[in-house]
Amino acid sequence: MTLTTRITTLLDIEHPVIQGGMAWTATAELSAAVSNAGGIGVIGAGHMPTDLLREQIQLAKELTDRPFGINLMLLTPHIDDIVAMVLEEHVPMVTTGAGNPAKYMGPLKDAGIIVIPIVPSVALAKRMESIGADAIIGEGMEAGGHIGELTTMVLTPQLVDAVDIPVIAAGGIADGRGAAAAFALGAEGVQLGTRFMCAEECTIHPAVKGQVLKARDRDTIVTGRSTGHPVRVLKNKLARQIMELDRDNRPADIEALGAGKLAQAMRQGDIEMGSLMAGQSAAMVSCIEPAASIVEGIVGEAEETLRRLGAWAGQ
Ligand code: TUI
Repeated sequence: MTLTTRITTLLDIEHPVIQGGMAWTATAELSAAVSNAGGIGVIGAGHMPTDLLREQIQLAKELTDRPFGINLMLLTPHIDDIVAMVLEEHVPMVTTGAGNPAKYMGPLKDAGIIVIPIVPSVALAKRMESIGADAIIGEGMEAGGHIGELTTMVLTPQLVDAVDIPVIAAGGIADGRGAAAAFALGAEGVQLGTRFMCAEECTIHPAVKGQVLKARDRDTIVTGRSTGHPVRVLKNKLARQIMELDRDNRPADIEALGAGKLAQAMRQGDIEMGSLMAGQSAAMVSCIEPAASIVEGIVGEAEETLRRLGAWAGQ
C-alpha cells in the first residue's frame, strides 16, 4: 500500500507527511532531513531576522534536492521583508500561520510557489480557497504554539466538507494511528510538529527535548488567552507567571514578559523561564530518533492501521 493523495501529487513527495514549521525549532537541518525521508520539511520563520532566514533557506537547498517549505508567521512585524526574500529565493512551498495571508497570495502564486495556509476555522478555509490556496492545513487546538478553538476531530471533517482543495490535518497527531484517523476524517495529509521536536536532526537544546520526552497527558496548558493570541506550552515557571497575568487580565504585561522567550527555551535551553511551545501529543513522544525513522514509522503504522480496519470492516 502507498498513501498517495492529492497532497503527495501537489508537492511531488512520497509520503503525505508534513513537518510543522515551528519557529526557532524547525531549522534547515530538520526540514531537509524530513524532505530527504520522503515527507516535506518546513522551516519556521517565526520572528527570525530576514538574513538569517535566507541563510536557512540556502542551507536547506544544500542539504536536500527535494521540495521543502517555509512557514510564514504573519504576526511578525517584518513579514513584508520576509515575503520579498522568499520570492527571491524561489522556495517551493509556503505555509502561513497566525493570520490571514490574503495580501501575499497573489505575489506568492505568481512566483510559482505552492501556498498552504494554516486555518483554525471553516470560514477562513473557504476564504483561502476562494483566493487561490493550493490546499489548507486545519490545525486543532491540541497543537502547540498559537492555536484556535476547535479540536482536530471536529475541524477536519468540516473542512473536508466545506472546500474542494485538499485538507491536511494538524494538532494532536503523533503517530500512524493518529494519521490513519485523520485520513478516516477525509484529510489527504498530516502535519506533525511536536513529534519532530525529538528528531535527532532537530537542533533545539537537548534540555527541551528532555521536557518533551518527560511530558505526560496533562502537562500542557493554554496561556495568553487575554491577549487574543492563546498559546499552548508545556507547564513551567513562565507559564505559571503568564497564567497569573491572564487571571488579572493584563495582556500588555504578558506580551512584555513573553518577548524573546521562545528562543530562550529552544536555543539556550532555559526550561523554566523559556516558552516551551509544544502540543498535547508531547505525552506520546517517547524517544529521540532520526527524522527518517519518524516518517517511516508513521507511514508504516498508518498503513497497518488502515489494513487492520479494512479487514475488520470486511468481516
Ligand atoms: O501559527 C501557528 N502557531 C504558532 S505561531 C507562533 S508565534 C506566536 N507567539 C506568540 C503569540 C502568537 C504567535 C507560535 N505558534 N499555527 C498556525 C495557526 N494559525 N494556528 C492558528 C492560526 C490562525 C489563527 C487565526 C490562522 C489564521 C487566523 O486568522 C485570523 C484572521 O485574521 O482571520
